[in-house]
Amino acid sequence: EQPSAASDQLQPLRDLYGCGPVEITGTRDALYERHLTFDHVVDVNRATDRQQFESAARSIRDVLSQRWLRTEQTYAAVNPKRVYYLSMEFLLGRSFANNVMNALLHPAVIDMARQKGLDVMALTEMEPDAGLGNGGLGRLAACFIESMATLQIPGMGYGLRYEYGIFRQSLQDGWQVEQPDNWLRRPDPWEVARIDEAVEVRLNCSFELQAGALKPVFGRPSILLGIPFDRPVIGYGGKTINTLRLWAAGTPDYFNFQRFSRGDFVGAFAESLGAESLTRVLYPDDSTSMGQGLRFLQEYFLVACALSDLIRRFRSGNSDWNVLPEKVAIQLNDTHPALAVPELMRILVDDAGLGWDRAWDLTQRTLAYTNHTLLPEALEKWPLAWFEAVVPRHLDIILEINRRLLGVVRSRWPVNDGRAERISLVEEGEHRKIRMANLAVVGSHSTNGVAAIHSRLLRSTTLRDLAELYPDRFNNKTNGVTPRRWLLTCNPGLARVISEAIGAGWVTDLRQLGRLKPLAGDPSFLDAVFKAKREAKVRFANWLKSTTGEHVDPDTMLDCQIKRIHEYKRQLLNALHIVVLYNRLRDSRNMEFPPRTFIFAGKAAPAYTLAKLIIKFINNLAGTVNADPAVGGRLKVLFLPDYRVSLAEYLIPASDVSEQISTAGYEASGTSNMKFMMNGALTVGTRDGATIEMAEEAGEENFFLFGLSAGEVADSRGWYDPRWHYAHEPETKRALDLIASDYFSRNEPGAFRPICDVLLKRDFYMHLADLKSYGETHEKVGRLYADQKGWAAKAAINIASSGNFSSDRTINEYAGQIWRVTPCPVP
Ligand code: B1H
Repeated sequence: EQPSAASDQLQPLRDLYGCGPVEITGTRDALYERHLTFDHVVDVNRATDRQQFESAARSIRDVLSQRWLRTEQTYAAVNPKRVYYLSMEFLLGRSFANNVMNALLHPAVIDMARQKGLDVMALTEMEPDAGLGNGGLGRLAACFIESMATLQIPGMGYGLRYEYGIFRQSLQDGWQVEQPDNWLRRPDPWEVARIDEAVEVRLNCSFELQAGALKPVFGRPSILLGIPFDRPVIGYGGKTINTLRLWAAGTPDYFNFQRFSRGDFVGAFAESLGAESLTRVLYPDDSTSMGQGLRFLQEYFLVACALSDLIRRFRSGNSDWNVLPEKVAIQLNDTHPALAVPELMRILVDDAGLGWDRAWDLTQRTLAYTNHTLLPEALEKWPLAWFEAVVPRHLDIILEINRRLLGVVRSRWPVNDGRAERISLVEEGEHRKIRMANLAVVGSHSTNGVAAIHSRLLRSTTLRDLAELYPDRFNNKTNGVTPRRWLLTCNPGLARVISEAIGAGWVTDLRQLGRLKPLAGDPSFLDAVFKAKREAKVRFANWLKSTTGEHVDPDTMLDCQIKRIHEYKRQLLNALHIVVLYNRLRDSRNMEFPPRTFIFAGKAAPAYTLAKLIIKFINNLAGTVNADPAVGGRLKVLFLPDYRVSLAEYLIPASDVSEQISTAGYEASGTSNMKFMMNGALTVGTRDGATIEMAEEAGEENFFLFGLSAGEVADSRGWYDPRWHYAHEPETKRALDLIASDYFSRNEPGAFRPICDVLLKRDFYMHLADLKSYGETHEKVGRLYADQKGWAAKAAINIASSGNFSSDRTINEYAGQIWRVTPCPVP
């Protein structure tokens, strides 16, 4: 704020040019004009919305810079134990509103906007979402680093700076079309490039561009550069500002001078272009591993950069390798960074010169692993040949770990019952593979699932043999979400109502929402909750209208299923039920029926053909239903394109009903379920993931649970036959027949045949088994919705019961039980 010491160094220049010191007015709001003038060289009154956004964001960052520096200086001085969260995904979304809110600059920004005639809403809309993730796993990482900063935990996120995030989704004729997400086209105002802190990554391969595609050339060693880009992670209250460090790939020599001199002007850049392609794009798969070679390299690149960086930091404060586990905790977000196990062993054995046993003990005590799914297709297994070709030393280490592991297993269970083969890090066969989940469990001291049922199933099914070998390693950490983004910032109306009732302590202590419970019988409180919901619905409807032209009536019940499109999440169950409702409405025009708007949103992995067909089906269903006069406006179906964090921030506060209808046993946790609950939606859900724990908190009488339990799903696999339901449930039959008759695909005959086949022939995810009870549950929903008071009371109880699902609670559990770290306040 004041002319700094640095500016005094400019005195000789000033004397030379005969000019006085640059005028610095010393007030914060002049920062904004200075960025417009000096970064953009534009007349303050003629700046575009984007220039205004960039300048406002940069001024916010300026205000935070010293605090950000002070945080790192404090950690360097105090030398506390630090946490490193390694994740291939950080689904940040936008940062402006949250940074302003967490830094408590909200009043200043509103004030400034008023003075300068700025439209803050328009300005925030200029920020692209940082879509560096696919779904829940990536968004969880973003919530976690925010909670760590809020709890003043010395935590750092490590990820990749993808030039292209999750693809943008548009719809053509109801089909998903993917477009590249060039989110860095314009400079990102939050990031700071730290070229000086670049690290080297050694690979036993180099890169060439052949016909435009990146080809690794094995056996030709090369050195890549990892260039860190830092983003501030602001804890609520602005006291602690931690860092999210994202790595971009580069080459030390940015072009090959020899080739250039020989006249090969394009070829001279091939290697650097190839290397830079490593962090070009996020893989768009959620809950499956596509097994791409480039993805394998990305994973190793993240691990190598992160470990090199954190070990350098550790070494600058500690001389004894033995204190590593007392100073460093590394959390692996799924197996994607599981190469950290052999990489840390390599550093300790080869670079530090420790013996194997010492290194192994330190490695295990430093690392911890979080599992996010039981789906077999998501468990990563990489060809052993790739290790051999790219990171041969790591393969040696893995095989040595495995040799010792199998020795232990065989001596403990001498009778060969296949156990050793199942535990082995190597899957045998024609093409041998490394099992990354086994590697992560064996090489760490903690393996956790993300909700109680998931952690239980992990121990008893997917990782059973390993859980028997290491029973103490397995634990549960039920997910949570940050209430700063998912209530305070995205739903200001409801946040105010809550704070007026119980004070603002809930923002950092969400359990305090429990104090709202007695108010669920207070008509004036319920009225305020109702009005806040209505306000959020209008806000959403206006936003939707202005961004897509789509119309939503805020006086209808908003029923939302927003998540990745996947068979196990059962968007088809929701769609089938809509067909059932449609049939009923066509039958009787005078039926009691509160008008409903069903909203779907979500992306399908580009290679997941059936998921893409489900999107098409929902859109055709919408086209037919919305246009049918027999429906008389009582039923509307919408598929909103390009589901993303910023869309969720508008939609979730406006929702009345949250659909959490996965086949029981398949959704590890879910996290949007918690966001809906906090924002006063009622849940229609199966007994799956964290939804189970939510219902326990709220009481089942305030929840709409239905369908088979995970145990029933597993038990009925042997005899389940979807055709029984088709034969015995008239509404089920009628719905399926209507789809099969091409009623929703008049111009595309047979288009939905694969859907009918999936549902009638095998129905692995048991849609038909649950359709009837789903429909009955929705009838209860409809009846309650007609009773405005009764509905508001249940909504209030849900809000009041959501206190357990803050990521602060989750992070406190990780900190206390896995990481053993304590807060390190910044003075
Ligand atoms: C979750 C993934 C995932 N589980 C592979 N697994 C990926 C797997 O790019 N890949 O290869 C990407 C993502 N994501 C989700 O994690 C679960 O399905 C949710 O139930 C859970 O809430 C979330 C956070 O724990």
